[in-house]
Amino acid sequence: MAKRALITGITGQDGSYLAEFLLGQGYEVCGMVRRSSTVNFERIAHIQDAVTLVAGDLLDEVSMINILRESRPAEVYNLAAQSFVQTSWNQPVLTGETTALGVTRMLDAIRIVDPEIRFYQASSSEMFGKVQEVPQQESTPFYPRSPYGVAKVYGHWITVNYRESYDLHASSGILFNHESPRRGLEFVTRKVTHGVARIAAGIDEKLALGNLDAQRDWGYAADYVRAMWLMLRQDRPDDYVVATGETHSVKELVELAFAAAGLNWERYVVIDDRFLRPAEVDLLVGDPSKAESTLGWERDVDFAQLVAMMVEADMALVKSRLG
Ligand code: NAP
Ligand code: G4F
Repeated sequence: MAKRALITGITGQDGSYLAEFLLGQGYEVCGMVRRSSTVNFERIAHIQDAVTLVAGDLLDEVSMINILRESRPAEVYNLAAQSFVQTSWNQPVLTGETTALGVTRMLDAIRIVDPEIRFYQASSSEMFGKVQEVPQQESTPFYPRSPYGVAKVYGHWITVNYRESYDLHASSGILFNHESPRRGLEFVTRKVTHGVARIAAGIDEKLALGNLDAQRDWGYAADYVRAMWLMLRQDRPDDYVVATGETHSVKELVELAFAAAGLNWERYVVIDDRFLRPAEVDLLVGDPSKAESTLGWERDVDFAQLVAMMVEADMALVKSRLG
């Protein structure tokens, strides 16, 4: 019989890649989607007939208990969250309810319905925030710099706590930034590659950005979802850093993306204070050696390939909308 997995956040970037990957592994895939007045299944439109969508919300524990009772998954991947750092200063309580307490609600639902379920928690390099060592690894102390980062620290530790308190197979993937042509338009990589495509098409004249000096360890989302699955293949649950081990500044991203379209970024980029953050995470670079040695995980796509892929996809998208 096919193994069944439940993905929360299936309509998001990672959820869509994970669903594709698990279908390829022969899984039956259930995706939890929250009610909205308009359908937003764009990222999973191509696999919608192959997955089962079930209604629920991380804010509502009963909905998750019912989903687990009805779907009986062997694995739960908790990818749903309020995931945009900037928004977390404007909506700190909602971010806490979803990104922090939502994890407890799901863990509790698992404990109540079927403690044999294997659980993956989408933790984040934002937990390292004001970094205490370089590169960051599993043992690096956390120092979050945003309500989002604080919420993720809670989600991480409640996962560890339920593992230790109730012997759940609950693992936490501390994933560094990962991007793709399906990345939300508000995140800097996609904002830049989509902006480049609009400028190249003559639609926009300028691209307004915030801090160009911030450095991130950027990888490809489709590579990173494999690591999530590998974590649940291990006999023992654990925490793993998933990263490329390289860091690049926003300025490097901008230079590369504009150059890919044959443009000089300095003619188009303007700095707008609205995109600066009350507290910044200046430098992230992860050490993925534990994931590589224990899980046998490795990435296929590097930073330059990622930026080229995203610019190409956005050029095609913008062109198709014009035509
Ligand atoms: P994303 O594209 O923003 O997707 C977030 C998903 O969460 C969407 O499907 C969204 O549904 C869902 N969601 C939000 N609030 C919900 C709620 N109350 N109940 C149920 N679903 C809800 O995020 P992503 O980039 O795929 O990231 C996936 C996870 O990994 C997130 O937890 C994120 O914080 C974490 N993470 C991401 C990165 C990264 O670089 N991408 C790095 C580390 C960790 P709607 O479509 O209805 O909005
Ligand atoms: O693309 P970002 O918004 O991603 P950020 O804040 O690093 O968070 C992402 O990665 C985390 C993993 O570390 C995830 F947990 C989280 O869910 C999310 O996926 O910003 C990246 C950097 C920041 O330093 C920001 O200040 O880019 C800088 N930046 C400069 N100008 C900008 C802009 N960011 C955005 N979004 N928009 C700008 O105009």
